[in-house]
Amino acid sequence: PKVIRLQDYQAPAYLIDETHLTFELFEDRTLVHAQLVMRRNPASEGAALPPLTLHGQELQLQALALDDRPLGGGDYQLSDESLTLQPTSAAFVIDSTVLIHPENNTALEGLYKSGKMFCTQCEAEGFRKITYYLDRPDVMSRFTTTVSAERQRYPVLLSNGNPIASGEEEDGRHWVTWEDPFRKPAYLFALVAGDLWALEDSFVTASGREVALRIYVEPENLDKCQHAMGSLKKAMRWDEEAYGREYDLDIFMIVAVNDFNMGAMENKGLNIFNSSAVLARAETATDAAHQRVEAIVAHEYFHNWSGNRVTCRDWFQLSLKEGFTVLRDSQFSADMNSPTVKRIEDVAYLRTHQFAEDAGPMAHSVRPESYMEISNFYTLTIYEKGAEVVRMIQTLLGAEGFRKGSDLYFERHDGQAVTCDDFVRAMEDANGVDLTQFKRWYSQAGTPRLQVSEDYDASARRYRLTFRQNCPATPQQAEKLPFVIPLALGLLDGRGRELPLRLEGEAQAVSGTRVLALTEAEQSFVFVDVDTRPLPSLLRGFSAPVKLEFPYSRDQLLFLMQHDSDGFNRWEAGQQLAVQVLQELIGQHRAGEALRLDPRLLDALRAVLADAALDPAMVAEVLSLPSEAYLTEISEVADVDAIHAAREFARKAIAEALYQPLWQRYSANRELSRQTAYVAEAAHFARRALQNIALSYLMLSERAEVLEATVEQFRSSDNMTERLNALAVLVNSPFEAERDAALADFAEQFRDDPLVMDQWFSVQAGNTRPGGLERVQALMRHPAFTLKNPNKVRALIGAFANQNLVNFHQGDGSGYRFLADQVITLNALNPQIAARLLAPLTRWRKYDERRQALLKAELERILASGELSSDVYEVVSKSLA
Ligand code: B3K
Ligand code: ZN
Repeated sequence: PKVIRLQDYQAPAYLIDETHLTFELFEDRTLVHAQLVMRRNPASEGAALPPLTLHGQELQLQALALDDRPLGGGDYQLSDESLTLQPTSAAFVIDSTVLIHPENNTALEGLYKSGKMFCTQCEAEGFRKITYYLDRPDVMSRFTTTVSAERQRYPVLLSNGNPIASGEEEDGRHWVTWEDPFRKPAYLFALVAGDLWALEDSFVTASGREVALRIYVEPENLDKCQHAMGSLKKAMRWDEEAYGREYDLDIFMIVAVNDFNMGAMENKGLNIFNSSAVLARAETATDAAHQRVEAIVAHEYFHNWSGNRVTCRDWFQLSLKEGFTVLRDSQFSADMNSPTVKRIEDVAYLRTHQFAEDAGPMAHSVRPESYMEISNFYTLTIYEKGAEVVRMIQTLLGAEGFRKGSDLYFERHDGQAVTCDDFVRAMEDANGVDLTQFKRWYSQAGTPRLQVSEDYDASARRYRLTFRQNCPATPQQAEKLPFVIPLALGLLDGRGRELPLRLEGEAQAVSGTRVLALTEAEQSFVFVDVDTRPLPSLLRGFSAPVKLEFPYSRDQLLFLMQHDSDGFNRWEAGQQLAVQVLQELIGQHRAGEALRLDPRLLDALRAVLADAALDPAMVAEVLSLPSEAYLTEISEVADVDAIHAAREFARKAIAEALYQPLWQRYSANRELSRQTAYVAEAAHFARRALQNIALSYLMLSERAEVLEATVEQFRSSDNMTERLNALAVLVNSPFEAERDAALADFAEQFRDDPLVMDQWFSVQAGNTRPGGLERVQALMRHPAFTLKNPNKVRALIGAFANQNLVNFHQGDGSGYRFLADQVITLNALNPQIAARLLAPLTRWRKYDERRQALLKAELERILASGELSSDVYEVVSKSLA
């Protein structure tokens, strides 16, 4: 595969003003007629008309005409990826007819069938599998689309925009024409045909326009759409209030499909969703699933402005829309639920997974310089780190300044395809600031380390903080220049009160948190009038995506856990304490010593459990020990077995020492659950989170009363959150009879609900007891499992490789061999899923030499396995480089 580079970007030589499409859908083929009204790009150079090269893949060309003149074989050139012809005037019309086979499309890109329905996924480069086109985001066109299909099987025919005509044909077929008044790139095109039912509602925008809202699903799922509809309406209102953004069409549609490579897609006016990101009701979806639906519905909706009205010039700018939109959806979720808990979840996710990506062979900057396959760049770096970068701009400019910047960005660039530089320029211009150095966050990859040291001079009442930043080398980037790091901090006195902050040379002190902008490799700040030695609370709210290093003692961390005014940092102090304690246990395990848990961790958790005033969601977060994946990420060389043993030892010790308070909080909340009907709201999520984590600790005691309570919760709760937690607790317990009975019961009850069966697979894939690989292999033969459905692949194979580390990394390499086999099979079926699935193999540098060799051998085996997709080839070859 070829390498595509940002520096080679050239504006398109031709533009497409209008795109008129007609689809004739049949069971064994689809015909696509495209009429493209084109003209030369006035911005392109040179006197002579350049040749026109249209993208096209896997298309069978049936007919081609230029300005109504049929073209023959000598008039154009075809390759596997393109069609080239010579225009004879600066404005012209191209008509083409191609034959495609959506019924055989297992890659789920372009037009394909999911079960009985037709649907599309065009981002990033799927439209070229539908028709010959300039399939690049800076070519924006007005689309009309006619879909014709058999009426009986496909009563509903959808595309972007508004329906403008429909009619009947002979032989029981019918057609509908849609018109989208907004110019858009081809990646936002969508088509759906199927036997679908809709949940309907409406929304009145701030300026008083009524918008029809429809969520289309297969009939059996109509009772699972209310939560998504409620979320959509909240998101529409929120975007008006928080960003001044109003919806622009008369109709907004969401369609749920079962076979989908990712969460959802923001096609203009016709979002297509993985059913797992739409369907949710108490009986079948957990609290986490409800929150995910709310977040993804909002995310795709927010793209209507950050993505669709203002789109990307080229795919190197992907984070322009994704980073900004992730930030927007996280702000929305924070407002709908608990801001502190949302921040904790986001940071834990970023530090575990994005930091690992930044430290691995696929590390890339938020605006990458090159790629082989763009599908591989829908990454945690583009999305989550991209969101952190925009969040830092907000921290530096303040909420108001940021809003001025976003208003200017939308106003200035509405209807355009732009770059990350354009976004930053709008922020600069609206605020009169210079963000030149800040932009290194877009171009430099890797996670900066920030080392902090302190110096207190009691007699001079001066307190100095010194910051040293450096960023490790990443592929193609050996040296990095200093970043602008917004560092939010406070200083606490001996009683935990915030000290007023006055920097040397300042006239007045500021109380509470303040933000320092670090810009140098090494830099000091001196606070004056400091009467007692303070304890610093650093990087409040995780104000920058860096690895902070400050030599806190365990007692200081305990103090911060109790007194820090910043909720995020209180949690963070607890995590750091737990990390220190766990690392000590890991060391003891490696040295063959008896494990001894620092009792201070128990005291801290006991205090948190006893704190009735604390949000139960926060109690649950503090009780959650750093994951094995996070402990792996922060290790130089990760000892999988020692990490697992240490963490399990700590969990069991906590369960024993805190049995009484855990039991008390468990039973009180279980009682509440019994008495109240399920509600999908923050306070209830919080209560159930505490109830569930308490139960998973309690079971480690293996006491009969806990087993009884778990079985009771499994059998009689009215919602999936409690039921699935009870199932997971049983699955990881030594009580085999109860576990087998529960698994069988569950499968029997939910065998017709694929999303619930996904959870059944996941729970078993995550079972860390010995024999994990054999269990997963057996489950692959279960009738509900298929490699053709991405949700199933993720639920079983993905969960095993990413969440069951001790089984996946089994010393004989059998887990690696298994994963490589699946990647090789999937490479032919669905390259995007194959490339994602292989990520755990690429992290070989983290492990001991023996495992390194085993992991590399599997990567080599994949490389030698035959014809590789560009997706898999890029990831494997870069991992071995
Ligand atoms: N923009 C899509 C992602 C498309 C992925 C293509 N491989 C969903 C989203 O981020 O909202
Ligand atoms: Zn997105």
